[in-house]
Amino acid sequence: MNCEEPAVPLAGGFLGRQRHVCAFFDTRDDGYRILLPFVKEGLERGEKAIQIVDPALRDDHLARLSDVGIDVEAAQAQGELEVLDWKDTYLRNGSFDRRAMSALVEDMLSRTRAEGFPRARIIGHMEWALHDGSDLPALVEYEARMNDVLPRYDDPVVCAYDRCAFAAGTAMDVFRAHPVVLLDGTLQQNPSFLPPSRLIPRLHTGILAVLRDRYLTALVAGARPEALEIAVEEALSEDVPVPSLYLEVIQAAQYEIGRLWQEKRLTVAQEHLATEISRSAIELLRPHLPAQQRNGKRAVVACVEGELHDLGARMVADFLEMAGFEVHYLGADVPSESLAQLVRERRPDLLAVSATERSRLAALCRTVAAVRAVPGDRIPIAAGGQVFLRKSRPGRRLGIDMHARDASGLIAVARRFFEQGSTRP
Ligand code: B12
Repeated sequence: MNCEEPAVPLAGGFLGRQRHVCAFFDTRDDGYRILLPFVKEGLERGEKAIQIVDPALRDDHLARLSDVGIDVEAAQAQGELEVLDWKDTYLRNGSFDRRAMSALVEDMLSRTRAEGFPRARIIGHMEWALHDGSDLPALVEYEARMNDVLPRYDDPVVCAYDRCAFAAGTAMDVFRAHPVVLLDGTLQQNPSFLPPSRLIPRLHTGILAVLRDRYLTALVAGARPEALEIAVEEALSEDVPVPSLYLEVIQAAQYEIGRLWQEKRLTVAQEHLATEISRSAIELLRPHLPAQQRNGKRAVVACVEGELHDLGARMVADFLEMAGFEVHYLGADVPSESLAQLVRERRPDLLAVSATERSRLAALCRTVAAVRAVPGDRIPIAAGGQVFLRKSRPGRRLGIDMHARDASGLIAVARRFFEQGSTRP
Protein backbone atom coordinates (compact mmCIF):
# COMPACT_ATOMS: atom_id res chain seq x y z
CA MET A 1 0.00 0.00 0.00
CA ASN A 2 1.18 3.50 -0.78
CA CYS A 3 1.28 5.31 2.60
CA GLU A 4 1.51 8.73 0.91
CA GLU A 5 -2.07 8.47 -0.32
CA PRO A 6 -4.70 10.53 1.51
CA ALA A 7 -7.02 8.56 3.78
CA VAL A 8 -10.31 7.59 2.19
CA PRO A 9 -13.42 9.19 3.72
CA LEU A 10 -16.37 6.94 4.48
CA ALA A 11 -19.43 7.57 6.64
CA GLY A 12 -17.92 10.60 8.35
CA GLY A 13 -14.72 8.70 9.26
CA PHE A 14 -11.57 7.76 7.36
CA LEU A 15 -10.27 4.41 6.19
CA GLY A 16 -6.70 3.82 7.26
CA ARG A 17 -4.43 0.99 6.16
CA GLN A 18 -7.16 -1.59 6.74
CA ARG A 19 -9.70 -1.26 3.97
CA HIS A 20 -11.75 -4.46 4.08
CA VAL A 21 -15.00 -3.11 5.49
CA CYS A 22 -18.12 -4.88 6.68
CA ALA A 23 -21.09 -2.55 6.36
CA PHE A 24 -24.32 -3.54 8.12
CA PHE A 25 -27.43 -1.66 7.07
CA ASP A 26 -31.00 -1.91 8.33
CA THR A 27 -32.58 -0.80 5.04
CA ARG A 28 -31.44 -0.36 1.44
CA ASP A 29 -32.08 3.38 1.69
CA ASP A 30 -29.77 3.49 4.70
CA GLY A 31 -27.05 1.76 2.72
CA TYR A 32 -27.33 4.06 -0.27
CA ARG A 33 -27.37 7.17 1.95
CA ILE A 34 -23.95 6.22 3.27
CA LEU A 35 -22.35 4.56 0.27
CA LEU A 36 -23.36 6.88 -2.60
CA PRO A 37 -21.20 9.82 -1.37
CA PHE A 38 -18.32 7.34 -1.02
CA VAL A 39 -18.75 6.19 -4.65
CA LYS A 40 -19.13 9.75 -5.95
CA GLU A 41 -16.08 11.02 -4.11
CA GLY A 42 -13.96 8.19 -5.53
CA LEU A 43 -15.06 8.95 -9.11
CA GLU A 44 -14.27 12.62 -8.55
CA ARG A 45 -10.77 11.63 -7.44
CA GLY A 46 -10.28 9.70 -10.69
CA GLU A 47 -10.67 6.29 -9.05
CA LYS A 48 -12.62 3.40 -10.49
CA ALA A 49 -15.95 2.31 -8.99
CA ILE A 50 -16.90 -1.36 -9.08
CA GLN A 51 -20.22 -2.47 -7.66
CA ILE A 52 -21.71 -5.94 -7.48
CA VAL A 53 -25.48 -5.91 -7.16
CA ASP A 54 -28.58 -8.07 -7.14
CA PRO A 55 -29.49 -8.55 -10.84
CA ALA A 56 -33.11 -7.81 -9.99
CA LEU A 57 -32.14 -4.42 -8.55
CA ARG A 58 -29.59 -3.39 -11.15
CA ASP A 59 -31.80 -0.72 -12.80
CA ASP A 60 -32.75 0.69 -9.41
CA HIS A 61 -29.05 0.82 -8.52
CA LEU A 62 -28.15 2.71 -11.71
CA ALA A 63 -31.03 5.14 -11.09
CA ARG A 64 -29.74 5.84 -7.58
CA LEU A 65 -26.28 6.59 -8.98
CA SER A 66 -27.85 9.04 -11.48
CA ASP A 67 -29.88 10.66 -8.70
CA VAL A 68 -26.69 11.81 -6.97
CA GLY A 69 -25.38 13.37 -10.18
CA ILE A 70 -23.21 10.55 -11.52
CA ASP A 71 -23.27 10.41 -15.34
CA VAL A 72 -23.74 6.65 -15.37
CA GLU A 73 -23.55 6.12 -19.12
CA ALA A 74 -20.41 8.22 -19.59
CA ALA A 75 -18.73 6.67 -16.54
CA GLN A 76 -19.48 3.17 -17.80
CA ALA A 77 -18.30 4.04 -21.32
CA GLN A 78 -14.98 5.32 -19.94
CA GLY A 79 -14.51 2.27 -17.76
CA GLU A 80 -14.72 4.38 -14.58
CA LEU A 81 -17.85 2.59 -13.41
CA GLU A 82 -18.47 -1.14 -13.59
CA VAL A 83 -21.76 -2.48 -12.30
CA LEU A 84 -21.68 -6.26 -12.18
CA ASP A 85 -24.29 -8.59 -10.88
CA TRP A 86 -24.15 -11.71 -8.72
CA LYS A 87 -24.37 -14.01 -11.72
CA ASP A 88 -21.10 -12.55 -13.10
CA THR A 89 -19.32 -12.77 -9.78
CA TYR A 90 -20.29 -14.53 -6.53
CA LEU A 91 -22.60 -16.97 -8.28
CA ARG A 92 -20.65 -17.43 -11.48
CA ASN A 93 -21.19 -21.00 -12.70
CA GLY A 94 -24.35 -21.21 -10.60
CA SER A 95 -22.97 -21.43 -7.08
CA PHE A 96 -20.47 -19.74 -4.82
CA ASP A 97 -16.85 -20.79 -5.23
CA ARG A 98 -14.74 -18.84 -2.76
CA ARG A 99 -11.45 -19.47 -4.54
CA ALA A 100 -12.85 -18.36 -7.90
CA MET A 101 -14.33 -15.24 -6.29
CA SER A 102 -11.09 -14.36 -4.54
CA ALA A 103 -9.22 -14.74 -7.86
CA LEU A 104 -11.83 -12.55 -9.55
CA VAL A 105 -11.36 -9.77 -6.98
CA GLU A 106 -7.58 -9.92 -7.45
CA ASP A 107 -8.12 -9.76 -11.18
CA MET A 108 -10.36 -6.69 -10.78
CA LEU A 109 -7.70 -4.98 -8.69
CA SER A 110 -4.86 -5.73 -11.13
CA ARG A 111 -7.02 -4.71 -14.09
CA THR A 112 -7.81 -1.41 -12.36
CA ARG A 113 -4.07 -0.62 -12.28
CA ALA A 114 -3.55 -1.82 -15.88
CA GLU A 115 -6.33 0.54 -17.00
CA GLY A 116 -4.46 3.46 -15.39
CA PHE A 117 -6.67 4.05 -12.33
CA PRO A 118 -4.91 4.65 -9.00
CA ARG A 119 -7.32 2.30 -7.24
CA ALA A 120 -10.85 0.92 -7.25
CA ARG A 121 -13.58 1.27 -4.67
CA ILE A 122 -15.41 -2.04 -4.66
CA ILE A 123 -18.80 -2.51 -3.07
CA GLY A 124 -20.40 -5.96 -2.94
CA HIS A 125 -24.03 -6.40 -1.95
CA MET A 126 -24.04 -9.73 -0.14
CA GLU A 127 -27.67 -10.87 -0.06
CA TRP A 128 -26.93 -13.52 -2.71
CA ALA A 129 -25.73 -15.61 0.25
CA LEU A 130 -29.30 -15.81 1.56
CA HIS A 131 -30.52 -17.74 -1.43
CA ASP A 132 -31.48 -21.37 -0.95
CA GLY A 133 -28.57 -23.75 -0.87
CA SER A 134 -25.96 -21.05 -0.26
CA ASP A 135 -22.86 -22.20 1.50
CA LEU A 136 -22.65 -19.79 4.45
CA PRO A 137 -19.49 -21.32 5.99
CA ALA A 138 -17.80 -20.83 2.59
CA LEU A 139 -18.90 -17.19 2.61
CA VAL A 140 -17.34 -16.63 6.04
CA GLU A 141 -14.15 -18.41 5.02
CA TYR A 142 -14.01 -16.27 1.86
CA GLU A 143 -14.37 -13.09 3.91
CA ALA A 144 -11.69 -14.29 6.35
CA ARG A 145 -9.22 -15.26 3.64
CA MET A 146 -9.66 -11.95 1.82
CA ASN A 147 -7.64 -10.48 4.69
CA ASP A 148 -4.63 -12.32 3.27
CA VAL A 149 -5.29 -10.85 -0.19
CA LEU A 150 -6.48 -7.27 0.27
CA PRO A 151 -3.57 -5.87 2.33
CA ARG A 152 -1.45 -6.26 -0.84
CA TYR A 153 -3.60 -3.51 -2.39
CA ASP A 154 -4.89 -0.22 -1.02
CA ASP A 155 -8.31 -0.46 -2.60
CA PRO A 156 -11.27 -0.19 -0.26
CA VAL A 157 -13.59 -3.19 -0.44
CA VAL A 158 -16.95 -2.73 1.26
CA CYS A 159 -19.10 -5.82 1.83
CA ALA A 160 -22.64 -4.57 2.38
CA TYR A 161 -24.92 -6.80 4.47
CA ASP A 162 -28.59 -6.43 5.32
CA ARG A 163 -28.42 -6.68 9.10
CA CYS A 164 -31.98 -7.96 9.46
CA ALA A 165 -31.68 -10.69 6.84
CA PHE A 166 -28.68 -12.71 8.06
CA ALA A 167 -28.93 -15.12 10.99
CA ALA A 168 -27.14 -13.87 14.10
CA GLY A 169 -24.46 -16.59 14.00
CA THR A 170 -23.52 -15.89 10.39
CA ALA A 171 -23.62 -12.14 10.95
CA MET A 172 -21.27 -12.54 13.93
CA ASP A 173 -18.78 -14.64 11.97
CA VAL A 174 -18.90 -12.23 9.03
CA PHE A 175 -18.38 -9.36 11.48
CA ARG A 176 -15.29 -11.04 12.97
CA ALA A 177 -13.84 -11.49 9.47
CA HIS A 178 -13.54 -7.74 8.80
CA PRO A 179 -10.92 -5.45 10.35
CA VAL A 180 -13.16 -2.40 9.85
CA VAL A 181 -16.92 -2.18 10.37
CA LEU A 182 -19.61 0.28 9.51
CA LEU A 183 -22.38 -0.16 12.03
CA ASP A 184 -25.26 2.20 12.82
CA GLY A 185 -23.76 4.62 10.32
CA THR A 186 -20.43 4.81 12.17
CA LEU A 187 -17.10 3.61 10.80
CA GLN A 188 -14.84 1.95 13.37
CA GLN A 189 -11.91 -0.41 13.75
CA ASN A 190 -13.40 -3.77 14.65
CA PRO A 191 -12.42 -4.80 18.19
CA SER A 192 -13.76 -8.32 17.49
CA PHE A 193 -11.72 -8.81 14.31
CA LEU A 194 -9.95 -12.17 14.11
CA PRO A 195 -7.19 -12.60 11.53
CA PRO A 196 -7.61 -15.63 9.23
CA SER A 197 -5.12 -17.68 11.26
CA ARG A 198 -7.48 -17.43 14.27
CA LEU A 199 -10.90 -17.31 12.66
CA ILE A 200 -10.53 -20.16 10.17
CA PRO A 201 -9.68 -22.87 12.74
CA ARG A 202 -12.81 -21.79 14.65
CA LEU A 203 -14.89 -22.17 11.52
CA HIS A 204 -13.38 -25.58 10.95
CA THR A 205 -14.49 -26.72 14.39
CA GLY A 206 -18.07 -26.42 13.20
CA ILE A 207 -17.26 -28.01 9.84
CA LEU A 208 -15.45 -30.89 11.56
CA ALA A 209 -18.46 -31.70 13.73
CA VAL A 210 -20.69 -31.82 10.67
CA LEU A 211 -18.19 -33.90 8.69
CA ARG A 212 -17.78 -36.33 11.60
CA ASP A 213 -21.54 -36.85 11.96
CA ARG A 214 -22.03 -37.36 8.24
CA TYR A 215 -19.00 -39.63 7.98
CA LEU A 216 -20.26 -41.72 10.90
CA THR A 217 -23.68 -42.05 9.29
CA ALA A 218 -22.02 -43.29 6.09
CA LEU A 219 -19.82 -45.71 8.08
CA VAL A 220 -22.81 -47.14 9.92
CA ALA A 221 -24.56 -47.64 6.59
CA GLY A 222 -21.39 -49.22 5.18
CA ALA A 223 -21.60 -46.69 2.36
CA ARG A 224 -17.98 -46.60 1.24
CA PRO A 225 -18.17 -44.13 -1.70
CA GLU A 226 -20.22 -41.64 0.33
CA ALA A 227 -17.95 -41.93 3.37
CA LEU A 228 -14.81 -41.33 1.28
CA GLU A 229 -16.46 -38.48 -0.56
CA ILE A 230 -17.22 -36.79 2.80
CA ALA A 231 -13.95 -37.42 4.65
CA VAL A 232 -11.64 -36.96 1.70
CA GLU A 233 -12.88 -35.04 -1.35
CA GLU A 234 -15.32 -32.76 0.40
CA ALA A 235 -13.09 -32.14 3.40
CA LEU A 236 -10.05 -31.37 1.26
CA SER A 237 -12.03 -29.02 -0.93
CA GLU A 238 -13.04 -27.15 2.25
CA ASP A 239 -9.34 -26.88 3.18
CA VAL A 240 -9.96 -28.67 6.47
CA PRO A 241 -6.53 -29.50 7.95
CA VAL A 242 -5.74 -33.17 7.36
CA PRO A 243 -4.46 -33.84 10.93
CA SER A 244 -7.87 -32.68 12.19
CA LEU A 245 -9.57 -35.05 9.74
CA TYR A 246 -7.53 -37.94 11.14
CA LEU A 247 -8.35 -37.19 14.75
CA GLU A 248 -11.64 -35.35 14.82
CA VAL A 249 -13.42 -37.13 12.01
CA ILE A 250 -11.95 -40.61 11.49
CA GLN A 251 -10.76 -41.42 15.02
CA ALA A 252 -13.87 -39.87 16.57
CA ALA A 253 -16.13 -41.84 14.22
CA GLN A 254 -14.25 -45.08 14.95
CA TYR A 255 -14.78 -44.52 18.69
CA GLU A 256 -18.49 -44.12 18.01
CA ILE A 257 -18.47 -47.33 15.96
CA GLY A 258 -16.95 -49.04 19.03
CA ARG A 259 -19.67 -47.65 21.29
CA LEU A 260 -22.43 -48.80 18.91
CA TRP A 261 -20.83 -52.25 18.69
CA GLN A 262 -20.57 -52.46 22.50
CA GLU A 263 -24.27 -51.55 22.77
CA LYS A 264 -25.01 -54.31 20.22
CA ARG A 265 -26.42 -51.80 17.75
CA LEU A 266 -23.80 -52.82 15.18
CA THR A 267 -22.63 -56.31 14.30
CA VAL A 268 -18.96 -57.30 14.12
CA ALA A 269 -19.30 -57.44 10.33
CA GLN A 270 -20.60 -53.86 10.22
CA GLU A 271 -17.72 -52.74 12.46
CA HIS A 272 -15.22 -54.49 10.13
CA LEU A 273 -16.76 -52.75 7.12
CA ALA A 274 -16.54 -49.37 8.85
CA THR A 275 -12.93 -49.94 9.90
CA GLU A 276 -11.86 -50.89 6.38
CA ILE A 277 -13.50 -47.73 5.03
CA SER A 278 -11.59 -45.69 7.62
CA ARG A 279 -8.38 -47.43 6.59
CA SER A 280 -9.02 -46.36 2.98
CA ALA A 281 -9.81 -42.79 4.08
CA ILE A 282 -6.45 -42.63 5.87
CA GLU A 283 -4.67 -44.01 2.78
CA LEU A 284 -6.26 -41.32 0.62
CA LEU A 285 -5.58 -38.51 3.07
CA ARG A 286 -1.97 -39.44 3.89
CA PRO A 287 -0.45 -37.73 0.79
CA HIS A 288 -2.19 -34.52 1.85
CA LEU A 289 -0.64 -34.31 5.32
CA PRO A 290 1.48 -31.17 5.57
CA ALA A 291 5.07 -32.41 5.42
CA GLN A 292 7.69 -30.79 7.61
CA GLN A 293 11.40 -30.86 6.84
CA ARG A 294 13.15 -34.17 7.50
CA ASN A 295 14.58 -34.12 11.02
CA GLY A 296 17.19 -36.81 10.35
CA LYS A 297 15.57 -39.16 12.86
CA ARG A 298 14.19 -42.63 12.33
CA ALA A 299 11.12 -44.05 14.07
CA VAL A 300 9.74 -47.58 14.23
CA VAL A 301 6.00 -47.88 14.95
CA ALA A 302 4.33 -51.17 15.91
CA CYS A 303 1.42 -52.71 17.76
CA VAL A 304 2.49 -55.04 20.57
CA GLU A 305 2.10 -58.78 20.29
CA GLY A 306 -1.54 -59.86 19.98
CA GLU A 307 -2.78 -56.33 19.39
CA LEU A 308 -5.04 -56.20 16.35
CA HIS A 309 -6.21 -52.60 16.63
CA ASP A 310 -3.81 -50.98 14.20
CA LEU A 311 -5.47 -47.80 12.91
CA GLY A 312 -4.19 -45.78 15.86
CA ALA A 313 -0.61 -46.94 15.25
CA ARG A 314 -1.04 -46.13 11.55
CA MET A 315 -2.05 -42.58 12.50
CA VAL A 316 0.90 -42.30 14.86
CA ALA A 317 3.23 -43.38 12.01
CA ASP A 318 1.73 -40.80 9.65
CA PHE A 319 1.99 -37.99 12.21
CA LEU A 320 5.64 -38.86 12.88
CA GLU A 321 6.33 -38.82 9.16
CA MET A 322 4.58 -35.46 8.89
CA ALA A 323 6.86 -34.20 11.70
CA GLY A 324 9.96 -35.15 9.69
CA PHE A 325 10.79 -38.68 10.91
CA GLU A 326 11.74 -41.49 8.54
CA VAL A 327 9.14 -44.04 9.64
CA HIS A 328 9.11 -47.84 9.54
CA TYR A 329 5.56 -48.94 10.23
CA LEU A 330 5.10 -52.58 11.16
CA GLY A 331 1.33 -52.74 11.77
CA ALA A 332 -0.55 -55.12 14.06
CA ASP A 333 0.62 -57.92 16.36
CA VAL A 334 4.42 -57.72 16.37
CA PRO A 335 6.11 -60.31 18.64
CA SER A 336 8.41 -58.70 21.26
CA GLU A 337 11.61 -60.57 20.37
CA SER A 338 11.14 -59.98 16.66
CA LEU A 339 10.57 -56.26 17.28
CA ALA A 340 13.68 -56.09 19.47
CA GLN A 341 15.71 -57.70 16.68
CA LEU A 342 14.52 -55.12 14.17
CA VAL A 343 15.37 -52.37 16.65
CA ARG A 344 18.86 -53.84 17.02
CA GLU A 345 19.35 -53.80 13.25
CA ARG A 346 17.78 -50.43 12.38
CA ARG A 347 18.73 -48.48 15.53
CA PRO A 348 15.75 -46.10 15.43
CA ASP A 349 15.84 -42.81 17.34
CA LEU A 350 12.34 -43.60 18.57
CA LEU A 351 10.27 -46.73 19.03
CA ALA A 352 6.50 -46.10 19.26
CA VAL A 353 4.39 -49.00 20.48
CA SER A 354 0.63 -49.22 20.57
CA ALA A 355 -1.67 -51.23 22.86
CA THR A 356 -5.43 -50.99 23.11
CA GLU A 357 -6.72 -53.75 25.31
CA ARG A 358 -5.87 -54.25 28.98
CA SER A 359 -4.76 -57.81 28.30
CA ARG A 360 -2.01 -56.44 26.02
CA LEU A 361 -0.20 -54.75 28.94
CA ALA A 362 1.88 -57.85 29.58
CA ALA A 363 2.96 -57.93 25.94
CA LEU A 364 3.86 -54.26 26.21
CA CYS A 365 6.05 -54.97 29.25
CA ARG A 366 7.75 -57.84 27.38
CA THR A 367 8.42 -55.54 24.42
CA VAL A 368 9.95 -52.84 26.62
CA ALA A 369 12.12 -55.44 28.37
CA ALA A 370 13.28 -56.96 25.07
CA VAL A 371 14.18 -53.57 23.61
CA ARG A 372 15.95 -52.48 26.79
CA ALA A 373 18.09 -55.62 26.45
CA VAL A 374 19.36 -54.46 23.05
CA PRO A 375 23.04 -53.57 23.49
CA GLY A 376 24.23 -50.03 22.78
CA ASP A 377 22.57 -46.66 23.44
CA ARG A 378 19.20 -46.72 25.12
CA ILE A 379 16.43 -46.48 22.50
CA PRO A 380 13.71 -43.98 23.50
CA ILE A 381 10.33 -45.72 23.71
CA ALA A 382 6.94 -44.04 23.37
CA ALA A 383 3.83 -46.01 24.25
CA GLY A 384 0.19 -45.17 23.74
CA GLY A 385 -3.22 -46.47 22.82
CA GLN A 386 -6.47 -46.87 24.67
CA VAL A 387 -5.00 -49.13 27.32
CA PHE A 388 -3.68 -45.87 28.84
CA LEU A 389 -6.88 -43.91 28.52
CA ARG A 390 -7.36 -43.62 32.25
CA LYS A 391 -3.66 -43.34 33.14
CA SER A 392 -2.15 -39.89 32.98
CA ARG A 393 1.58 -40.76 33.46
CA PRO A 394 2.24 -44.43 32.81
CA GLY A 395 5.96 -43.90 32.10
CA ARG A 396 7.80 -44.71 35.30
CA ARG A 397 6.23 -48.08 36.05
CA LEU A 398 6.48 -49.39 32.48
CA GLY A 399 9.97 -48.05 31.81
CA ILE A 400 8.92 -46.00 28.79
CA ASP A 401 10.16 -42.52 27.97
CA MET A 402 7.12 -40.89 26.41
CA HIS A 403 3.38 -41.20 26.43
CA ALA A 404 0.65 -39.21 24.72
CA ARG A 405 -3.08 -39.60 24.39
CA ASP A 406 -3.14 -39.27 20.63
CA ALA A 407 -0.95 -38.94 17.56
CA SER A 408 -0.88 -35.18 17.72
CA GLY A 409 0.13 -35.24 21.41
CA LEU A 410 3.03 -37.58 20.59
CA ILE A 411 4.49 -35.08 18.13
CA ALA A 412 4.55 -32.39 20.83
CA VAL A 413 5.97 -34.75 23.48
CA ALA A 414 8.63 -36.15 21.13
CA ARG A 415 9.70 -32.69 20.04
CA ARG A 416 10.19 -31.65 23.69
CA PHE A 417 11.98 -34.91 24.44
CA PHE A 418 14.50 -34.52 21.63
CA GLU A 419 14.96 -30.78 22.19
CA GLN A 420 15.88 -31.45 25.82
CA GLY A 421 18.22 -34.23 24.70
CA SER A 422 16.63 -36.38 27.42
CA THR A 423 17.26 -40.10 27.64
CA ARG A 424 15.68 -40.70 31.05
CA PRO A 425 12.04 -41.73 31.71
C1 B12 B 1 -12.14 -51.71 14.86
C2 B12 B 1 -12.10 -52.34 16.21
C3 B12 B 1 -11.69 -53.66 16.29
C4 B12 B 1 -11.15 -54.43 15.10
C5 B12 B 1 -9.72 -53.92 14.85
C6 B12 B 1 -9.35 -53.92 13.41
C7 B12 B 1 -8.13 -53.08 13.15
N1 B12 B 1 -7.45 -53.45 12.12
O1 B12 B 1 -7.83 -52.10 13.84
C8 B12 B 1 -11.22 -55.88 15.60
C9 B12 B 1 -12.50 -56.50 15.12
C10 B12 B 1 -10.08 -56.78 15.18
C11 B12 B 1 -11.34 -55.69 17.09
C12 B12 B 1 -11.12 -56.69 17.97
C13 B12 B 1 -11.28 -56.58 19.34
N2 B12 B 1 -11.75 -55.50 19.98
CO1 B12 B 1 -12.02 -53.77 19.15
N3 B12 B 1 -12.48 -52.10 18.53
C14 B12 B 1 -12.45 -51.59 17.34
C15 B12 B 1 -12.92 -50.14 17.40
C16 B12 B 1 -14.38 -50.10 17.00
C17 B12 B 1 -12.18 -49.13 16.56
C18 B12 B 1 -10.65 -49.10 16.76
C19 B12 B 1 -10.10 -47.90 16.01
O2 B12 B 1 -9.93 -47.95 14.82
N4 B12 B 1 -9.90 -46.74 16.71
C20 B12 B 1 -9.45 -45.50 16.11
C21 B12 B 1 -7.97 -45.25 16.40
C22 B12 B 1 -7.46 -44.13 15.49
O3 B12 B 1 -7.91 -44.79 17.74
P1 B12 B 1 -6.84 -45.35 18.80
O4 B12 B 1 -6.58 -46.75 18.54
O5 B12 B 1 -7.32 -44.96 20.14
O6 B12 B 1 -5.49 -44.56 18.47
C23 B12 B 1 -5.20 -43.26 18.91
C24 B12 B 1 -4.72 -43.14 20.36
O7 B12 B 1 -5.10 -44.19 21.17
C25 B12 B 1 -3.23 -42.99 20.27
N5 B12 B 1 -2.33 -44.12 20.14
C26 B12 B 1 -2.51 -45.34 19.63
N6 B12 B 1 -1.36 -46.00 19.60
C27 B12 B 1 -0.41 -45.19 20.08
C28 B12 B 1 0.96 -45.34 20.26
C29 B12 B 1 1.71 -44.31 20.80
C30 B12 B 1 3.17 -44.47 20.99
C31 B12 B 1 1.08 -43.10 21.19
C32 B12 B 1 1.86 -42.01 21.82
C33 B12 B 1 -0.30 -42.93 20.99
C34 B12 B 1 -1.01 -43.97 20.43
O8 B12 B 1 -3.09 -42.26 19.06
C35 B12 B 1 -4.01 -42.82 18.09
C36 B12 B 1 -4.29 -41.80 17.05
O9 B12 B 1 -4.65 -40.56 17.61
C37 B12 B 1 -12.69 -49.83 18.90
C38 B12 B 1 -13.48 -48.65 19.43
C39 B12 B 1 -12.54 -47.59 19.93
N7 B12 B 1 -12.93 -46.86 20.96
O10 B12 B 1 -11.48 -47.38 19.39
C40 B12 B 1 -12.97 -51.19 19.53
C41 B12 B 1 -12.33 -51.52 20.86
C42 B12 B 1 -10.95 -50.93 20.92
N8 B12 B 1 -12.28 -52.97 20.82
C43 B12 B 1 -12.51 -53.51 21.97
C44 B12 B 1 -12.49 -54.92 22.23
C45 B12 B 1 -12.97 -55.32 23.59
C46 B12 B 1 -12.05 -55.82 21.27
C47 B12 B 1 -11.92 -57.30 21.42
C48 B12 B 1 -11.34 -57.79 22.76
C49 B12 B 1 -13.30 -57.92 21.16
C50 B12 B 1 -13.35 -59.41 21.30
N9 B12 B 1 -13.98 -59.84 22.36
O11 B12 B 1 -12.83 -60.12 20.48
C51 B12 B 1 -11.00 -57.69 20.25
C52 B12 B 1 -9.50 -57.71 20.64
C53 B12 B 1 -8.64 -57.98 19.47
C54 B12 B 1 -7.20 -57.89 19.77
N10 B12 B 1 -6.57 -59.00 20.10
O12 B12 B 1 -6.61 -56.83 19.70
C55 B12 B 1 -12.78 -52.48 23.04
C56 B12 B 1 -11.54 -52.30 23.92
C57 B12 B 1 -11.87 -52.04 25.37
C58 B12 B 1 -10.56 -51.94 26.16
N11 B12 B 1 -9.88 -50.81 26.11
O13 B12 B 1 -10.19 -52.90 26.75
C59 B12 B 1 -13.16 -51.24 22.17
C60 B12 B 1 -12.84 -49.86 22.82
C61 B12 B 1 -14.66 -51.34 21.86
C62 B12 B 1 -15.53 -51.02 23.06
N12 B12 B 1 -16.17 -49.87 23.07
O14 B12 B 1 -15.64 -51.79 23.96
N13 B12 B 1 -11.70 -54.43 17.40
